[in-house]
Amino acid sequence: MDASDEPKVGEYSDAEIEAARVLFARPATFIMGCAKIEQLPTPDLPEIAFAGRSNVGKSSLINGLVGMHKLARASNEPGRTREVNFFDLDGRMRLVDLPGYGWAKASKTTVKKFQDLGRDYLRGRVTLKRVYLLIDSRHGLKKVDDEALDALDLSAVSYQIVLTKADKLKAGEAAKVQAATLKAIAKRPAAYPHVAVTSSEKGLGLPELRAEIMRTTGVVLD
Ligand SMILES: Nc1nc2c(ncn2[C@@H]2O[C@H](COP(=O)(O)OP(=O)(O)OP(=O)(O)O)[C@@H](O)[C@H]2O)c(=O)[nH]1
Ligand SMILES: [Mg+2]
Repeated sequence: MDASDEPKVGEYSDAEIEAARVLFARPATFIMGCAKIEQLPTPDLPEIAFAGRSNVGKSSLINGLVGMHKLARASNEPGRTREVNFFDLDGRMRLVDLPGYGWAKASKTTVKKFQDLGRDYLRGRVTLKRVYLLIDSRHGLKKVDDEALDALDLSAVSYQIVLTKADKLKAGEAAKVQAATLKAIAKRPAAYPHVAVTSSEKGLGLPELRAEIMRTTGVVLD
């Protein structure tokens, strides 16, 4: 293989997009929600986790990726996901929905409990291939997001930023936020140097994100 055959960051061949479409159309099921770190499933499959502020669209993105409306519970009420929820995709990988951070209205002890759980999961999971850190494309990176990125850099977990709800932006604005976000994370050691732009509602960016997840996990079709 010469250098021109190497996969390029943020670019996917038609074959990769098609293979990812087929994989994500296969059965996806809810495995379990864990409220305690001792309850996590045996780490025997590659995992991809979705993190970010409450209400940013983590559960909706999982639903969008697998093409099911109600696999993960999404809602307009911040703090919907309070456990670490595991979903199986075709017995080949797991998608992990994390509780959101930055949710001001909950009691401090409640927030701390489920955020500690998310952090413990992120730190210690040997099968975790990448974290997708979701950012609302209308708001960009906030202070709480920077804190989350600091924590990920410290624990040396590979992560990629995904901008969500791009359907709410005017044409051309998404590219600007994408460029600004990429610049802001340029010096972060564990950040993957590509920012994905998505809309779970419109399906925007989902074929590419599926292909990226397939590359990252190393899952192949048989
Ligand atoms: N317009 C638009 N709305 C979206 C999109 N994705 C999610 N939403 C809405 O945003 C709200 C929050 O979505 P969730 O997927 O529940 O967010 P979450 O990050 O899982 O939230 P928590 O579980 O509370 O941390 C819901 O009302 C969704 O319908 C999108 O791509 N476009
Ligand atoms: Mg959720």
